Amino acid sequence: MKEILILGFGISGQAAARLAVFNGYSITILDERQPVVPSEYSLISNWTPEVPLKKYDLAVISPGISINSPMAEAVRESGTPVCGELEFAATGLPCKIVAITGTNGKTTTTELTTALIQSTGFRCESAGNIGTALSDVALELKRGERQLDVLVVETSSFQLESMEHYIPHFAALLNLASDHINRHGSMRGYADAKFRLFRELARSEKNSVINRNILSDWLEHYPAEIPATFSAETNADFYFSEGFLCFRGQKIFDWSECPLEGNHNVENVLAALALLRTVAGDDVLFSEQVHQTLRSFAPDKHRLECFAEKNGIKYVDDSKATNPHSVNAALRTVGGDHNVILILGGSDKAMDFTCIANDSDKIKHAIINGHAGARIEEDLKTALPYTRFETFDEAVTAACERAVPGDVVLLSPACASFDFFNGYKARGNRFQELVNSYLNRADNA
Ligand code: UMA
Ligand code: ADP
Repeated sequence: MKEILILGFGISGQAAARLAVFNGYSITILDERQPVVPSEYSLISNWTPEVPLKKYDLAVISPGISINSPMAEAVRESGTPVCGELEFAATGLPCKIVAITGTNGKTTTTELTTALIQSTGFRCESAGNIGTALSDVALELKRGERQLDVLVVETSSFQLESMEHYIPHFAALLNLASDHINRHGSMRGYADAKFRLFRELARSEKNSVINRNILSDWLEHYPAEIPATFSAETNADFYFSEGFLCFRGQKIFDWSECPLEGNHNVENVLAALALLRTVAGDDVLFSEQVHQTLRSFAPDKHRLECFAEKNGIKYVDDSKATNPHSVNAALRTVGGDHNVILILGGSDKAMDFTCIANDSDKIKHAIINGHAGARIEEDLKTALPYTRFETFDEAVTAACERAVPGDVVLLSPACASFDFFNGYKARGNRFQELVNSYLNRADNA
């Protein structure tokens, strides 16, 4: 029997193990957390980097584990070939794959692209970084439990880092800005991971979509056929003009009819339309079912969610903004003239926060908190008025106390949430809870 080693037994690793059983492998798990595993699996207990691993037929690495980690290094030293979970799952899939990556907008664009492709009659679902491991969908497809024409795969730099042979049929790169530098070592290392998506098939105009600005800034490093481009600001194949989303001189859709807000979302929608075209051709862009999908697309929670408005003050939860680039998008969407009380901070990913100062004309006061607080302060102290607190709860209360009519209290933290929370949803929920109880107390005072 072939033997497979699964590195990491979270969502991806568990799904990869199930798929590997179907593919006829015996399973061994290696995970620092020592999880409980099904009795038919082997678990390597108390492994340390000094303990050599035996050679397996294949090792599948979960995205949360770096290919430069001691664990991955030990696997390579054993002579075992290593493959990422996405690549393992994508091999031999009986449907087309659309891969979407970028620093921001992946989830929004993945959901919208899926809805648009569905609206044109294809059987289409989404998977990947968005939450459902690709291996789980692959298993259902291989067992014949479901049929799909297209899978839209939200793809992170963590997943791309380990890609060797995975080439999606269609691919999009939405944008590129400072994020996950602690994992990839430098901005160049992070960009290189993203560009791994654009190889061979995925590099031609028919199959790939890229933000025009990235093409100008980065693509000279990656000579290839020019992909289809999109931009909300400059000339591109898909662009924004006089309030309309357009494609090569033709109006597609009146933006005011779309529930999404902000230039960043214009770009997400243009990218989704460009991907739709790669899958279904030009004509569908102008069809009623596509327009209806754009009219009814609801943004997800914790992404510029205005959840309260009282006494002329707006309260906006953008907890999903986990890097500085998404904070710029937030400020440009909800900010006015120096009216934003901006709550910043969380766990550190060694990012460069200085770009937040590009929108200092929107910021009245920054409330900095959390583990990345000192680095944020260092990057922004000469550019913004700010106050620094240790805890999230203190920061939110201080922001509420400072706001006056006309202001926006914005949680757009520029950081991951793992200093105080187990994810961005828990952080957003806590923010809403603290604001609502502050407003209730004010009512009863
Ligand atoms: N583990 C180790 N050593 C490590 C790291 C992790 O042993 O150094 C073990 C942990 O003990 C745990 C398991 O690995 O048991 C977790 O594996 P994982 O971190 O790869 O996480 P999964 O649960 O498999 O979830 C992954 C993605 N997680 C990461 O990339 C960190 C999920 O993206 C994704 O939804 C899921 O696969 C399904 O495809 C989450 C994410 O935070 C949402 N992504 C990052 C982001 O969006 O910024 C990239
Ligand atoms: P991702 O899956 O890449 O994290 P989301 O769609 O979940 O992307 O959005 C994450 C955050 O980034 C939110 O705060 C959102 O407002 C912001 N955002 C979404 N799209 C863009 C974009 N194209 N450019 C900059 N920020 C964006």
